[in-house]
Amino acid sequence: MKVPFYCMRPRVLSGVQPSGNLHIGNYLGALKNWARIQYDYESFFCIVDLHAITVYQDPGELRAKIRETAGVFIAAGIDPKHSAVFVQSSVPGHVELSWMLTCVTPVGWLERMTQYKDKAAKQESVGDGLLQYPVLMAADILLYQAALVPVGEDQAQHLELTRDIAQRFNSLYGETFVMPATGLPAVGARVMGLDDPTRKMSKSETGAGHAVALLDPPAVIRKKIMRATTDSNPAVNVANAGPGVLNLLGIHQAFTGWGDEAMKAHFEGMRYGDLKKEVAEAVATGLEPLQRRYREITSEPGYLDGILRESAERANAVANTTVRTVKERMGLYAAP
Ligand code: ATP
Ligand code: LTN
Repeated sequence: MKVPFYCMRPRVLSGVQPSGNLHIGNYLGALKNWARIQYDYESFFCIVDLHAITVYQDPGELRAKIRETAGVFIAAGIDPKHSAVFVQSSVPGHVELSWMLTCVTPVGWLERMTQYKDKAAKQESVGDGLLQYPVLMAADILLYQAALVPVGEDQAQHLELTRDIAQRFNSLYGETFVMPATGLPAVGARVMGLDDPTRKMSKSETGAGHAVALLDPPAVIRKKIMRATTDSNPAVNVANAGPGVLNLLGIHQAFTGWGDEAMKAHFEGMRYGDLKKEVAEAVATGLEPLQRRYREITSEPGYLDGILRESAERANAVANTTVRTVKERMGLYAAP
């Protein structure tokens, strides 16, 4: 029996690039929220390998990181019995829809994207994929008619662009796409680098003290946090704290869930060495269940592959329906 539209749950979709070690920014900005909201939606969580290759990836490392990322999603609390956990390149509809959306997207919109400008500035020769990156992201989202896209703050501009592309398509070809809302977390939407708190913590930064990886052993977590950049004051003064101290307090708050008042009462006047010890403890303790679950998942032969295969089937079923509708709307040949 066909389920009436009003009985269907709205969809959520989000993604992470398998471009390095997932870090606490990815967890607090994205994964933790996904796990929290997944049951309120029909949920799709994607390992966006096609996005990762917009900058060169060693093929062997990429292959390993795709599996590792899938394992971390599940270890972070994504329930694969309920939510689809799949690899972008195993659903051809992402690339198909991406091309169709490219054809309604002005180049000027893409050249204005700050992530493009930042990444392009670091390359000698800029691949076209880097410019097209947000169109592929729009396709990821619109393919599933997602109502909500939970991401960190750095992706808010890409979400605005997604809505612009959807609106433009809808006005040219008739109402087709659901407008996706941006879901930012209340705390942890922008975790900064431990070595340089003026820059966002990022997977592709290779400095040893930059990020706490989700699979870092507790001793490494402690060492990285104890070395984090603070400022020239000796102790916490919440009203006048520099970006390094604010970042540490933010990380603590996101892991513990303490309110603003409790944070201030506890940390005001505390020496930086003690603050760092407490933050390190909160992070190491907070990640312990994730790390344990990751070890369990990866020691079960065939478990991850089974999930990726089944989830790709579910994702393909939804994706094919959208691609077919879009083809019809645009007048492309859709085989009867
Ligand atoms: P890369 O350096 O390869 O671009 P990244 O670390 O920025 O990677 P992404 O794969 O681009 O990570 O992002 C995955 C999710 O994590 C997105 O929702 C993004 O907004 C979120 N995210 C990434 N970095 C942070 C951060 N420092 N703080 C909060 N959220 C973040
Ligand atoms: N561009 C995103 C990753 C991403 C994504 C998506 C996020 C690709 N497709 C769809 C949400 C929805 C990033 O975090 N850099």
